[in-house]
Amino acid sequence: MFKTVCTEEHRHHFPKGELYGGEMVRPFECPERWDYIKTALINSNHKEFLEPVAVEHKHLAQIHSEDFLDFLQSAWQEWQDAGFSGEALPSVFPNRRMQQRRPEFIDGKLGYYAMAVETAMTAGTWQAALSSAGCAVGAQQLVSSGEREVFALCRPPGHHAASDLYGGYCFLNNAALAAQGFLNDGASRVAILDVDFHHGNGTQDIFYHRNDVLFLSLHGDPKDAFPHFLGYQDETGVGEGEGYNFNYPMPPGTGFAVWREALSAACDEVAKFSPDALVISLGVDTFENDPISFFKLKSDDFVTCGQQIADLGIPTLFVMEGGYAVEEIGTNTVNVLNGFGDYQ
Ligand code: Q9C
Ligand code: ZN
Repeated sequence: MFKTVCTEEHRHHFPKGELYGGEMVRPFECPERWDYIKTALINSNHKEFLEPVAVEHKHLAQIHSEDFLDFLQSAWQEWQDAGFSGEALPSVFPNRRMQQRRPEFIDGKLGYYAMAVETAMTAGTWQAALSSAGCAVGAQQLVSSGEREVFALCRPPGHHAASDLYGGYCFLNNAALAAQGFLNDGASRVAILDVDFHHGNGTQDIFYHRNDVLFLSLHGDPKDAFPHFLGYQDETGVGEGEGYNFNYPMPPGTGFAVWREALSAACDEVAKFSPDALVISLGVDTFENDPISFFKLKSDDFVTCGQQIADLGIPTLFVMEGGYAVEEIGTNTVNVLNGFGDYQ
């Protein structure tokens, strides 16, 4: 049975709007995602649920900049103080040939820290993001104490958040905080394998210069898919981190046969690295019916995916990322866990 770390606090983050296709729509990243996953866990007999831990500020500051953490905590208050009545969205950006200087006014700050505009902040966003990080770190601590496998049912997700960037539904990088937690608790090397449909730009960026955390990502080719400006195959790391970053971009329509080859190649690199712990950034937006993605995985394929990860034989933390086919998200997520644990 999988232990799951999760909390009702995720409900504090539920913006009414997402900017999509030139319209404000109901956000794809919504609280029911969590409900469907929790129900599927119970129905599949994974019934042990644990509360998150409080992540220490110094741990957050190992991954995120102090000014970014200050910004996330005060953004909603500053947005209200400015007299705006809608949800907090950025509208102007430090683009090419402009100053990369942090402005004072909240409109400027939002653009300074945003990597995309779909993600609104509301009154409870910071509380939810912090509790989501606490799920990942709490689950990491269980694995560090000897559990073979734990699931962090994080919401909001984290892999698009960099040290000082939010967006793509992400605020704090849950997987990165967990990887750093493993190192803090005595691991020498940690691998993060990101199987979400989207490139884990935030996680890549955080560890790009480091050789103690191997990062690998399978995703829609950035020339066709969000986040569009990172995730190419030739991004291999820099300095000490050279050779510790692997991207596997794939084209529209990619099905399980091709995706699985990339997973095998990534798993070979993980095995070569021989980490003390493995973090899976688990998005199931690779599913054929996902409304915003273009891979064609079927529900049964997720079982095989879990089995292939289990074959590595490394203590593993699964951290929830994306997946927007809400009614199937529970089945698809639990299929990965069941494949991993041979709990079918
Ligand atoms: N046309 C995660 O899965 N919008 N974030 C994409 C597609 C942003 C996804 C628009 C998607 C963010 C954690
Ligand atoms: Zn995604």
